[in-house]
Amino acid sequence: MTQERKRTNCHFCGYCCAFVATVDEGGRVVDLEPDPTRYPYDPQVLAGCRRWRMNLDVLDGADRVNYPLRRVGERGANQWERVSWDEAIADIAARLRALAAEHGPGTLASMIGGPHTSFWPLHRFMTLFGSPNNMGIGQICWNPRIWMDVLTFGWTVEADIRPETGCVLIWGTNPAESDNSLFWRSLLHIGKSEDTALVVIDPRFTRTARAADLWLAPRPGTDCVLALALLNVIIAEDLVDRAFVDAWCYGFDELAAHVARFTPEYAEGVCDVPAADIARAARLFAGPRGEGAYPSALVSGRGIDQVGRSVAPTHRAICCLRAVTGNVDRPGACVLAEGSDFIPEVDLELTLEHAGELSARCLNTPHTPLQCYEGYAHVAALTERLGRKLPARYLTSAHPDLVLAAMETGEPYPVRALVVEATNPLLTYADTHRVFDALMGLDLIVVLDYYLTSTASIADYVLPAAGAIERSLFQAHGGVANMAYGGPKATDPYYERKSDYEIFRLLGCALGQEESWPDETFEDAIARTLAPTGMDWDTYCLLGLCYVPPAYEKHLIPGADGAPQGFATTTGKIELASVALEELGGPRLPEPGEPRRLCSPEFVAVHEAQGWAHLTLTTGARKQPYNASMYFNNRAFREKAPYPVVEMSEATARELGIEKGDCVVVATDQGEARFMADTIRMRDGLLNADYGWWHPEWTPGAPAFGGMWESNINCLTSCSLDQGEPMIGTWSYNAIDCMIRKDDAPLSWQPGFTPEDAACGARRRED
Ligand SMILES: Nc1nc2c(c(=O)[nH]1)N[C@H]1C(S)=C(S)[C@@H](COP(=O)(O)OP(=O)(O)OC[C@H]3O[C@@H](n4cnc5c(=O)[nH]c(N)nc54)[C@H](O)[C@@H]3O)O[C@H]1N2
Ligand SMILES: Nc1nc2c(c(=O)[nH]1)N[C@H]1C(S)=C(S)[C@@H](COP(=O)(O)OP(=O)(O)OC[C@H]3O[C@@H](n4cnc5c(=O)[nH]c(N)nc54)[C@H](O)[C@@H]3O)O[C@H]1N2
Ligand code: SF4
Ligand SMILES: [Mo]
Repeated sequence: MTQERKRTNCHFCGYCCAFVATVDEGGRVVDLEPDPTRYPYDPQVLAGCRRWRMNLDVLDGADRVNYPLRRVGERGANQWERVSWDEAIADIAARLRALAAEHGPGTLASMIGGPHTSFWPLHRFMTLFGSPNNMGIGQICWNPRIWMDVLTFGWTVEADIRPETGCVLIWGTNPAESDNSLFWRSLLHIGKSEDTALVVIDPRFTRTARAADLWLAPRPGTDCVLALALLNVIIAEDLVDRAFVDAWCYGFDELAAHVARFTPEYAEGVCDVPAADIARAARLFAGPRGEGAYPSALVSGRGIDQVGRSVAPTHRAICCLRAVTGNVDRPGACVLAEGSDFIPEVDLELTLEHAGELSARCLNTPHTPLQCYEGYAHVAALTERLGRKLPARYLTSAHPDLVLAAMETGEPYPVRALVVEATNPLLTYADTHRVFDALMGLDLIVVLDYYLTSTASIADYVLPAAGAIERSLFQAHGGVANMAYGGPKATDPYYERKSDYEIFRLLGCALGQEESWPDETFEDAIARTLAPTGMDWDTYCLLGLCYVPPAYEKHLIPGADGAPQGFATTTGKIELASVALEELGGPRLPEPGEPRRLCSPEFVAVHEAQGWAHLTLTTGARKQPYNASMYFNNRAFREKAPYPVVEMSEATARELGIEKGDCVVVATDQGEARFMADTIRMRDGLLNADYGWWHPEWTPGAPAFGGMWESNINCLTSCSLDQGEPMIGTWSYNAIDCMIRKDDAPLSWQPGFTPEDAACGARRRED
């Protein structure tokens, strides 16, 4: 039998490692091995990766959805009929057309999740349909940093860790669990090196913290004060890069006056970090001036992206920290990325052509003046001065509080239909009870996924998405850098699955969008995207990479008038005081906000009287081998990590009368969830709960919906705008509060579970 060897990529995480697949005559993939000839390939990454070997099992897994399914029973009853693609697309299109005729095109909303697939086809479809109501992770993952970088520097910056880097500051990220990459390995190396100081800021003593020279464990949500205190020390001790600040920073005196009150002693009171440690971190990051001076790099993550009101000012303060120490667009510090030579996503999505219409229906206006079409246009006009096009999708994404309200109340107009692509919002969006009620009341839900997830189980249509190996990949990270990587599919989709691109093209064409979908296949669309770079599809497949590394110190490049082009901000300088933010109604300088409270005083009082304790909570700290709500269907993984865990320090456990292995209930006004207690080294008085926990082996539909009510931390969270960040609308998954008590009943899949405890599997909320 003849077999072919085909290039392809894994996509079980953002790395998209290069592989070679052996494909038999029938198009079945029979073997898969790493491809050392192509980007991205690294033997160490592969050696540390537990996931890639499951590719073949996933490709033909018994639990995959292989045909379009249409609901036949009550919503959520898990009764389906198999229908043809033609029938599914025609019916969905007809129902969408009718809903739009009745309520206007904004009646269709969408939800996406992490970067699991190319989302621009969904956005092109939504744009042409006329709806701006795209929910996603725009407010809580990565994008708050993108916004603040762009406002301060005119574009985004990436850490540039090199041998000359004197200090690496890791802030609210734990690549040991979230990344498993070369980056994590390089941090381990730096931790051991005498020449580079590693500082980690995290309330938990993570594996990353273990490698550090200095570990600061602030109260969650107080990082803005901490950053302002670092600035205070650097300015007070004159560790500022004067020449750089004088030439290239706007608003230094204002910033200096602003941070004067944030002394290390003041910050110690707020953050509960010793003042001496704050001063030491500041000195390490700034380094000496003159002889012995070195560049410093900084990497931040989810720990400070998901803290509600404080998120924008924290990132702004961090931008200022880089700037006053001269660590901007310099080797060993950070580098400003470039816009892409390939077609940027905003153009693929056709957003700008339709911005007026989308803006008029945008629910975010005026609630979040930055995160909306006007805010986007204001800032994009600045970046375009230096030819860089901001991605629009994440930076305009609709606030779930507002879209859910439009579903619930019909105001300002009824949202009655929803497309869910590559996300499992009943597990990963805030306030599961609210999301569930809102979705159950809709007229039409279409889910594109591999599996009958909890969310898919309440859909009208489940459309079978093709995964890695059976669809091509073009990973462009939102288009904020001149870099894309990936490669071809090794085989056509199994069964009747289709790529996300093809599904949106079919739907678009059924709704009169033919002219805007000239490329029949995703491969053609990628080739068109690459065309401006001069790279063709075959070369892309051969190399796996389309990349132009950015130069340093681009602000010095002469502009049209011969003078240095500067930064793409209102003043042409790095804005320590932000003019653009002020023009949009925001604060010029970073002003910390209060952490979010999810337990009302009444709720706390009633529960305390019943023996519950009131503590601070962070959620979702990344752990291998799971990813959000994914991979819980892998038996080997489940055996290795069988329980949803809530972590606390030993002292806190003692105080609560809880032992490692005990079952506990945690609750807020929104709802409750059950976990197994574990003790680790971390701040006292703090809990950290896993997220994403469900039971794919349970029945997907009612009443347990795949076991999603039992240990789902998002039953406790909330996206309500009132305590969100005012310019972007960021809500909180970290630095929140909850009530906790020990629970004598076992978790529902533990020995000793009895049918009387069956309430575990059903919905539980105190109304
Ligand atoms: N409490 C709490 N909530 C959080 C977080 C937290 O830390 N705490 N983190 C937040 C963050 S940062 C993120 S990014 C989100 C992540 O949230 P999600 O992205 O919703 O999380 P996943 O569980 O990974 O869901 C991905 C779904 O997409 C499907 N899928 C995978 N690949 C494809 C594909 O190519 N096509 C299609 N159609 N489907 C595919 C998978 O089967 C799975 O069901 O969660 C957020 N929610
Ligand atoms: N295994 C695995 N890997 C993943 C994912 C996954 O679900 N599983 N998800 C992917 C996604 S979508 C994302 S966005 C990335 C996220 O990747 P990271 O940004 O590295 O996220 P975490 O690993 O959760 O690390 C965040 C750290 O912040 C700390 N933290 C919590 N609250 C605060 C706070 O208030 N201040 C400070 N300073 N720290 C705080 C937590 O203790 C935690 O150690 O990971 C990606 N990789
Ligand atoms: S899971 Fe990630 S690191 Fe592992 S092989 Fe796949 S893409 Fe590479
Ligand atoms: Mo994320």
